[in-house]
Amino acid sequence: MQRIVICLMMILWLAACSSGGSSKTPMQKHRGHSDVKGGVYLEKQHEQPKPDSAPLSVDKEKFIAMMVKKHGFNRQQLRTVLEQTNKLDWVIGLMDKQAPKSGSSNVPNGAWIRYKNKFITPNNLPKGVDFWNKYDKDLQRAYKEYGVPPEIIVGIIGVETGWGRVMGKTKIIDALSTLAFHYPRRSQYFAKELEDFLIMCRDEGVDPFDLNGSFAGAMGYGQFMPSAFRNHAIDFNHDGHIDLWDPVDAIGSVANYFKSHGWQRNRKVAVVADGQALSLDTGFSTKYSIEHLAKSGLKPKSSLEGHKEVSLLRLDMGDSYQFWYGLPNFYVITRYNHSTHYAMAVWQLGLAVKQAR
Ligand SMILES: [Ca+2]
Repeated sequence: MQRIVICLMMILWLAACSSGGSSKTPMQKHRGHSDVKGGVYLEKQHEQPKPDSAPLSVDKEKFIAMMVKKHGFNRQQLRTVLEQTNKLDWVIGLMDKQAPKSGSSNVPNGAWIRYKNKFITPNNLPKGVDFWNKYDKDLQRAYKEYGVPPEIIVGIIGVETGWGRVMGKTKIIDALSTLAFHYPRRSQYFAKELEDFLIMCRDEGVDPFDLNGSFAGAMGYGQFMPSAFRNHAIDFNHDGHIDLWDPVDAIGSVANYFKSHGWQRNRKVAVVADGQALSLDTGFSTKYSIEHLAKSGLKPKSSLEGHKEVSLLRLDMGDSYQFWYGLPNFYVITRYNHSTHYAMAVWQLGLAVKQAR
């Protein structure tokens, strides 16, 4: 009898493990409320207006008026929401640190090596291999449907969150409202993100105070901003919801994002060059003819697949520079994050994981 009970418990435990894998995603925990009054679903403790709060700023009132007019939100509810958001000064500090710096010297100091070594490490690669093995079926399906190979998706999710290990602990609504209303340099951009975030919460029936992400409001495995969610995220596991904290939806959404930005199936990303061209401007948005680069002293180390124009990329290897021909697929990776280092790290991390499998 006891043995039967133990067997039964084992079966139940196995069933629990196989259905839904491990724990629920934050979306699964909080979404699905249909008793929405006026805009987003709010839990009891978020429903009440603060009695002693100061009037909202002009910017906030303007934002609220837009949400009322454009999306039919309830003015008072949205006031209640914005009254409860916190201004995060440390977020503004971090954004300032990330602001683009101008000028680059012609003396190599190993900037690329330092950047790359944050991601491509003997410790990190096995985690990428585990993720790839676990979701190989979905990665192959994404490749088939969108033309984006597994190594690119594995590279993105690896650089963004260490394959789901670090998805951010900042309340997204706090991050976005701080940047929309207290960071003039990019307030327009973040007000749009806040708009898209509130719509996502309304559509999914989730209290906006229940979702956490990066300090800039990026969400889930692939760190999609809310606008990317609205425009490119998909329900890749076909459960009727788009959930960026679900690895399968994230895989499909990254693939769809790349396809929408012009990813070309089975085409190269970049080709390393022989030679040096220190006098030329470099970066993913530069444009040179192959002849011009040849005259400047560069030769591709492998086929450029017929491309006549490329960007010129320069990696600082410490004691010298390495030049690359950037092809259209390289540019597509920079649509995820506008940085040559970022795109190169995504691609090379993906290839390193592929090799380690
Ligand atoms: Ca889904």
